Amino acid sequence: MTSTKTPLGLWRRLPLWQRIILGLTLGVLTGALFGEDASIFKPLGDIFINAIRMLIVPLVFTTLIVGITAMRDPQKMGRIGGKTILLYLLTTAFAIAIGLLASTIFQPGAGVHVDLEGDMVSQDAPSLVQILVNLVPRNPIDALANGNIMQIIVFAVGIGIALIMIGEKGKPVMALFDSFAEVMYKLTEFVMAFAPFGVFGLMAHVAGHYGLDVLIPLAKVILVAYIASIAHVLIIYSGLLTLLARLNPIRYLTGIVDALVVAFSSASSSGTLPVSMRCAQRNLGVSPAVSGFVLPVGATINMDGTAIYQGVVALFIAQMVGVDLSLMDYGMIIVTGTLASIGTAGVPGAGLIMLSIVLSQVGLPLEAVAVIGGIDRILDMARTSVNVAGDLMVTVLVGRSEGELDQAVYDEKQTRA
Ligand code: DAS
Repeated sequence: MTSTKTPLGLWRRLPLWQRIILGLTLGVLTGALFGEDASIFKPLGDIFINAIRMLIVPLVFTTLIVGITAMRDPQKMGRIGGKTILLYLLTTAFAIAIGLLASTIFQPGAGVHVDLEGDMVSQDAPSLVQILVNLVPRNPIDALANGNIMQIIVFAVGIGIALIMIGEKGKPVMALFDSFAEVMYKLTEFVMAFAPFGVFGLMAHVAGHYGLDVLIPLAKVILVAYIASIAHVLIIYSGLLTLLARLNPIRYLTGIVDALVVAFSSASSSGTLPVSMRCAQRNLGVSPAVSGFVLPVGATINMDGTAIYQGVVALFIAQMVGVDLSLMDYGMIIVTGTLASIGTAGVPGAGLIMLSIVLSQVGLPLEAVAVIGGIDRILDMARTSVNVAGDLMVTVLVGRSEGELDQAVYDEKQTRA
């Protein structure tokens, strides 16, 4: 038994979320002290990102099938799907409004003069029909091999419902997926033990790469984006949990710390998915059935942080180039920003690519995207954290409304190692 007096003993006694926060803090300090040299630790972060991405497909696929067959009621699945989509759209609309409001109040672009050069090509917004058609996998093995999460969800939901319908004959397959899901939970635990070191490596590289000389000229837009993001989580998410479900928001916030730190350091909400699922089930008490469906859908289409970012940055650019936006322009930003956030992939930098949709819709120069590009990783860390926090908040609300939330687990203080 390791004595608690030794560093290893002390380390082992720390709850995982405290070890991860320690890794993040030491990473930032190392980057600030050693600058670009701190990138020597980046491989630790790359290994960690690869390891959590390795988990995504088998974890989502098995958890979803097990979850649906455990529910035994296809109608309930339909209800959960409807509530999930509705809540995701509602929170995204709030998010972009908060982004616009923050930039209107704080005027981050006023007085900023940057010469725009280069020619940016606008992205095309994915049409709703295109999104729906692409949901059905032509080749499910291809969807699994390429990690096409929405197609994997459709395939897994189909298998789950078919297994319920065939009854006795489906039992061997259900048993196989049951034990496979347990294997994936244990594998997630192994990978999470490495999280503090992976987060350290990621943050040492980011803190070392983004020196103050890069950040100061655009410090105001960074500040506004972070203020809007924090406000969205503390006001909208905490408010919805309190008003709609009478749940203590503090338990939600402390229960999602692991996922928030991994999202912040990796800037990838799909990469954070295994951690989000572990937080939802172990810390917040949401059943695998609900978390196994709501989280993968959220990691794909629910990007509240990205919606906030589109609102903040679009106004920042309008102020920077001296363009007065009309009420119609604000409306266009809300619509295209919501669509752009739904179409944003859960990988680093995806939101910057989708920003060109919003800018082109209101006639702002696409070259301005290059101005933001230099600090985008700093903005991406915040927006990805909000994306993940939003997915987890809706998972708790849907779980609670369907009687799939274990209140005792939700109310328990986070002390697990
Ligand atoms: N980094 C993306 C994510 O993982 C968000 C974005 O780029 O807007 O959610």
